[in-house]
Amino acid sequence: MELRDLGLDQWFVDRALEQCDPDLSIARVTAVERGGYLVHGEQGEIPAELTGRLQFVAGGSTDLPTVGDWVCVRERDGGTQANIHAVLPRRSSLRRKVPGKDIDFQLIAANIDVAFVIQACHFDFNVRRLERYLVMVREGGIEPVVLLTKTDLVSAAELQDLVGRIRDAGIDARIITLSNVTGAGLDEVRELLVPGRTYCLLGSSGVGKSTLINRLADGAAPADGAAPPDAVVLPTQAVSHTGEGRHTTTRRQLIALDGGALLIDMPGMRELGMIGVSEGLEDTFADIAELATKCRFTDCRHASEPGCAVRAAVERHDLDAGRLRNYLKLSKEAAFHDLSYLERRQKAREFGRMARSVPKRNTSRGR
Ligand SMILES: Nc1nc2c(ncn2[C@@H]2O[C@H](COP(=O)(O)OP(=O)(O)OP(=O)(O)O)[C@@H](O)[C@H]2O)c(=O)[nH]1
Ligand SMILES: [Mg+2]
Ligand SMILES: [Zn+2]
Repeated sequence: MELRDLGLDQWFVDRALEQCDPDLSIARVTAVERGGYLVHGEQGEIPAELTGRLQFVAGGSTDLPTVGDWVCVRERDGGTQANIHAVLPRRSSLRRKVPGKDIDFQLIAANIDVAFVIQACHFDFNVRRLERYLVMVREGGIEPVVLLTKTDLVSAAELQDLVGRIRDAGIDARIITLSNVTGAGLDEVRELLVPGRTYCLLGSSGVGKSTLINRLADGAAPADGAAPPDAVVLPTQAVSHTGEGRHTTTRRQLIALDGGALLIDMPGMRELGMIGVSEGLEDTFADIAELATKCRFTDCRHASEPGCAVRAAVERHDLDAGRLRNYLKLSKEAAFHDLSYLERRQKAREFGRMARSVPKRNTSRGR
């Protein structure tokens, strides 16, 4: 496979000429897993690691390679391994802003042309979450396309209602509805795929991202479901009876389809720490979230603020006090959970300091 088939164009070649030693070669990062990279160069796909210097000069995590990046490498061990010396500038990137910070970003993928933002009609559908994905995609300079999967599990009327709710929210991105089971809508996705362009699949665990790539990869799958011998087969796994995914995909991986398009499979976004726990909470306590929209203050914590619609509902016995307590407790935990690793570490440190400054007395237990 030539680098051109992996999406290389003159712009990246020029950047490499500017920034890299002439004896280095260009490769694309095709997989990122904790602790390691795979890069695809002229010779094929090989494991790679960062040079100490690249690790040292990297100012933050966004300076380090991510899946989709073009990098300058030197092969070693007879071409079975590579060292990544430099990351070329990115034409687009998917980044998650670390909550509460202005400049801290977590990089998810780079050099993406189109992002498929995927939700399943069944269980997973949530317009608010869809909006968050779309904001992230657009901020990254990437064109979004919304895919609604598992249409085989809902009626035509229900499907129409879901699409209507997306439009009602003012979302004007293209929407494709599809079923990996019946194959409906897959041709519409295929028509969007252009050779040499890079697409990524974003969405919760279990919505069918890997299944879709498998379907697109093997074209006409035999009826018994057995894939042709050399087709891409990404592992997929049934969702639980509540529709919860199993976090089957654990690494970000770029796959070249026979037709020439490049697809990046992703773990469910919660795996990536992208979608906070609080969202799930809002889904579970939709009644409270709905009431909260009527509180006088947008940041009402439903404690003692005036004009609190949630507490008013409890007083009217429209809302169970225990349910509210549970919600408040869980949201406190979720707020902590949603913090970035760094923020959490800082909080833990502050807590440690506080704990140390409190005089120890009578801490013995179990006596
Ligand atoms: N009924 C139905 N089931 C589907 C469809 N697409 C995928 N599934 C099933 O949904 C389950 C989850 O699919 P995956 O492809 O593993 O989901 P994923 O988005 O890759 O999940 P993670 O890798 O965990 O992020 C599998 O059992 C699939 O067979 C669909 O269109 N209709
Ligand atoms: Mg998957
Ligand atoms: Zn309130």
